[in-house]
Amino acid sequence: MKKCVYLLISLLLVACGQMEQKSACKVNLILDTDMAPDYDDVGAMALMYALADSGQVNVLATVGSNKDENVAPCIEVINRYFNRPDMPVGTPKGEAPSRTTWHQGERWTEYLPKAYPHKIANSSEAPDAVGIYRKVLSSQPDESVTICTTGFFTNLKNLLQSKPDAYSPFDGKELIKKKVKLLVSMAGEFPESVNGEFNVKCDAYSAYKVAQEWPTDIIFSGFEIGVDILTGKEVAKLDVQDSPVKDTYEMCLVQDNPEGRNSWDQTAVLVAIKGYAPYYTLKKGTIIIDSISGANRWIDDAAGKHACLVESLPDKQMAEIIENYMKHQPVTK
Ligand SMILES: [Ca+2]
Repeated sequence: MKKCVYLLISLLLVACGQMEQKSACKVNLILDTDMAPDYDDVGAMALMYALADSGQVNVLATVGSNKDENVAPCIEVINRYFNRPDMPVGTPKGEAPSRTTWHQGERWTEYLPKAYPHKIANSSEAPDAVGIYRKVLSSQPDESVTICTTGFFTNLKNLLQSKPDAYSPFDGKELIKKKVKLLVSMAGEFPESVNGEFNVKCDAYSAYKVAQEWPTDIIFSGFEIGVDILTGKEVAKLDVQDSPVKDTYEMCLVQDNPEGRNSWDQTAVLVAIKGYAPYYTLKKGTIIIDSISGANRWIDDAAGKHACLVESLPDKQMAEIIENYMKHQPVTK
């Protein structure tokens, strides 16, 4: 009998330990995304909410980094689809990249706000992304927040330059240093990009400033990491109704490649939430960004504050892992 009691107590302690570990490991995430022209951001948000619904991440806010009026409504449509109607959505208020045209015919960013409910009429109505960053960061425990960018560095540059306000007595750099644990960015190409990778060159100055001044470690998922991971084919054929994720992939894959779309953004979100292993290893160093062209190069340095991902698993295996998360369906809260 005594043995049984000891066994029961031991099992309970192990279970509690695992629960504590799970909750302690849960990532607090802010996603900074550009809705369009590419739609891997939609796949990345589906992956993020798959991991949120399985208790692996607390999504704190979703902000847009490009200027198009459909950005905020599109983000909200996806948040609502995954039963997060009150998730904060912000947009840049000053200068920001506005490239959203790409596909011929109807654009997915025009279709989603027409087809699905949303409260924010357009991006101009959404609050300033920097205000959202400052409000959310100041309310979180120290060194607890992971930021993941799958778009431009515009908001992060603005956050770095922000002044003390009603939310926090700290300026942007101090607030980031105090509250942010890690930045994971889909950006750059390694070991170098001569012409500038899209997320860097669209706002090269902001990318340059963040690379120079960001006070925490940064992990870069470069162009080469997601380019051969093709996903979305199964999402486009899902037997579900009224899914903005399915609709987007169904609309766009026909024009791009019916075999799937490159999965740049999903790799960054996956690493931000689950960590880089076993999918990748890290190469430490320093990224050097040209503030005008957005070209980048890399200097290996074991003591560097930057790291870039190096592939560990075959692209096909990564595609399977990512597509499975992208197929996630909303759960009722
Ligand atoms: Ca993107």
